[in-house]
Amino acid sequence: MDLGDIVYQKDHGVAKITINRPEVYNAFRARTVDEMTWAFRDAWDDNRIGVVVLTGAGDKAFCAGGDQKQRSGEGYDKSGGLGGGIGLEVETLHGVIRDIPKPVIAAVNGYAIGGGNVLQVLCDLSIASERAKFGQSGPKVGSYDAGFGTAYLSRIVGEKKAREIWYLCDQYTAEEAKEMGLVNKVVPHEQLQEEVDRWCRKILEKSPTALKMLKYSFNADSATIAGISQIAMGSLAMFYHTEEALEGRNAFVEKRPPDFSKFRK
Ligand code: S0N
Repeated sequence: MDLGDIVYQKDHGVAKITINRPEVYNAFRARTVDEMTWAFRDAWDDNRIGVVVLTGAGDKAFCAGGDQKQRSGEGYDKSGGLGGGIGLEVETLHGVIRDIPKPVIAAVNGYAIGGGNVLQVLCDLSIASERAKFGQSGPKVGSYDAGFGTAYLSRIVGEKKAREIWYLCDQYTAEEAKEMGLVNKVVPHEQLQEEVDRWCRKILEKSPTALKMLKYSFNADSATIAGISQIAMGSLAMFYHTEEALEGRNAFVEKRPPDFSKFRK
């Protein structure tokens, strides 16, 4: 595949996927999602690879979610395909992160916001730079990811905290994220890569079959969430056509606060 939105590297058993759109804080568009999915499948298929690392280019952001500048009343920028209504095949991407029979580590180097936070939530393990910031912003920009983004998040941080994260759209520091169980470890920014390498080496020493079966068993317990995701993405496709959803998207692009007051009915 011709890669433009990500950098994909393989080295000593580790596949590293770097979202490479730093000018938009590594927000993803349809092409970015397709390239990430392709890379995860390649790593899945390559017997030399035992662990996958997902990170973002630059030192500002891991990923700021869906690219709002590529979003319209028709959804994101891909028509047709498995993305169906919303124009982004995020469900497919979420599926490969969960299903690849190898541990996936998120190296959270900066903002993990919206769909970007959902990506790090879905990774098996997350190591964060002390500069990282976490949060959901869907209700601010007229959007939501109400499958793994809500139900699975609740399993990780608890129902009350998950509701707070989505309803308030606040941002949380790396230390706060660690406290609520959203990430495994926080390290000084310059030590992020070194720490991730250390965790990769430890994983690579372990039995791949044992790791695979453990991952499948963890997944089995939350497998029904995929159904919630399908319903949520289906409804999101319809929601994106509304004035209310567009108010959120337009406010972000126009750099003004959204006014949702007239939609409270
Ligand atoms: C990350 C934030 C907090 C950083 O703020 P800061 O430091 O003030 O920088 P900015 O000036 O705002 O940003 C720097 C440049 O990057 C651009 N940019 C940032 N994020 C995006 C983005 N998501 N799309 C497009 N461009 C982005 C800025 O525009 C700016 O560029 P210039 O200077 O040229 O204008 C802050 O940037 C922020 O809040 N970003 C938006 C985050 C966001 O709302 N993401 C989408 C969130 N959506 C959801 O939570 C809902 C649903 C969901 O998860 C989902 C489900 C399915 C499919 C897609 C999504 C999805 O994520 O949308």
